[in-house]
Amino acid sequence: MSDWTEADGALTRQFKFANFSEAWAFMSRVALIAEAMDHHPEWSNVYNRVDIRLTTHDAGGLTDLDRDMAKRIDSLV
Ligand code: H2B
Repeated sequence: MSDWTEADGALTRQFKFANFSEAWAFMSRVALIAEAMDHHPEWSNVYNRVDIRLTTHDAGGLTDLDRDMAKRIDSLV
């Protein structure tokens, strides 16, 4: 989990890609994971950068769902 920063009840990580197309492809794959898990990231995208914040809204903070999702996202890159 070292590539993620834990603060304020959330995990955050910034991803950088070669271009927008690569970033979007990554986001598409994360979206499939999110739907499969019924757990969804807070995120933003600017060109080749994707900022992700993981927290469990239903619990009001960080849970194992977020840690699991972080691992699955890491496996994509
Ligand atoms: N995603 C995240 N990050 N936190 C949640 O609490 C959450 C979610 N709840 N995705 C899910 C959807 C819930 O709203 C649905 C009804 O299962």
